[in-house]
Amino acid sequence: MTANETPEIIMTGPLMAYAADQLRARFTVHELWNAPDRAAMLREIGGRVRGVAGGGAHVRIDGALFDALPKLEMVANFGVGYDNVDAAEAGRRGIVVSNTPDVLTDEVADLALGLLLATVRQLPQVDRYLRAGKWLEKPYPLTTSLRTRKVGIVGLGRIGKAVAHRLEAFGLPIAYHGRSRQADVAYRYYPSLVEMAQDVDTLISVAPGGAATHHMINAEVLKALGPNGIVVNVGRGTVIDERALIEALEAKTILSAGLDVFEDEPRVPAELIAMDHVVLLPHVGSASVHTREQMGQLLVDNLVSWFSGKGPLTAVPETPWKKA
Ligand code: NAP
Ligand code: 8YV
Repeated sequence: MTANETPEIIMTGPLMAYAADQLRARFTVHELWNAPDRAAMLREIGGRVRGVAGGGAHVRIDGALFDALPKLEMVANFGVGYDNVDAAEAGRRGIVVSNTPDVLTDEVADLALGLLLATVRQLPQVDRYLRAGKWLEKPYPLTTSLRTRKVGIVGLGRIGKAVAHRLEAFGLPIAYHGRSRQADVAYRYYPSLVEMAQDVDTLISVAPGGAATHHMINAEVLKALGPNGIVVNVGRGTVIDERALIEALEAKTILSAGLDVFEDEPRVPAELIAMDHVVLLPHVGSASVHTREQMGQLLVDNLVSWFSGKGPLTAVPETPWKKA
């Protein structure tokens, strides 16, 4: 990249300064989400744009955007999950998509265990109890326990395995559901999610979003989980049928839920907010300075590598990269 060949890219949503400043130093950056008239911005600069730095739900990165960017070569997504990007369509058009795997795995797995413990032992509720001065009146009621639980992981990928590793240290039996059995793990595999839900009492979902997983955890699965059932979701909100979950929680046909992700973020259903027997987090799985900087760096490194002619570092499977 020489000064007079500086590639032009767009940012579809705000990125932390750590990453945005590096992008501005290396590329001509257009802030699409900040434009008063996005269509006008795309008409003006779209023909020159070769890269997209994407993230969050601000602008969906799909065929409509690709139409406006005829010279687009690469989309670098901020996040390992890329259900905000139509990667299959990108692949058809020869556009490479990268994501940010591995650098956030341990952080999200830590959060999943924290959320599980918070849900089982009611930690936010206990904290609220003390602050309200109720301990002066009587001790907090006894809670359910992690000790007797059997856990089923939905989506035993990078993060799912890191969650399982932590659960092993907690001494809990582990099963998993995914599209296929994994040869390198000893946990029990269930091809049927309903059958796994029947045999466990705790579901932890770390599955990606998108059409293939939409509402996988539905009323039938929740019924199978039963009245002692706890659902933890750190994957994507769309994996759970949120209406069915609310109904199950209201009817107490499951015990509780710990949710870091929701179907229509940042909007969370009023019914969930009103419930005292759930723990709700605003999608903070990877949200530490340390890990977000690592994600930002990987996004920057992907774009720099691409525009230096070295290909992407972490291309998604829909757009595999083979050097010509
Ligand atoms: P990964 O390594 O690709 O793992 C995803 C797992 O999901 C795979 O084991 C896959 O197993 C399973 N899966 C995929 N499609 C499925 C389907 N249709 N039915 C059942 N299982 C399916 O990804 P990762 O790095 O672990 O990340 C997982 C997800 O976590 C991301 O996609 C993202 O949505 C979410 N995430 C959330 C946060 C947060 O802040 N809460 C942070 C990071 C990531 P099979 O191939 O065997 O089906
Ligand atoms: C981010 C995530 O919060 O990596 C993912 O898939 O969900 C989180 O790490 C998100 O991508 C930021 O928009």
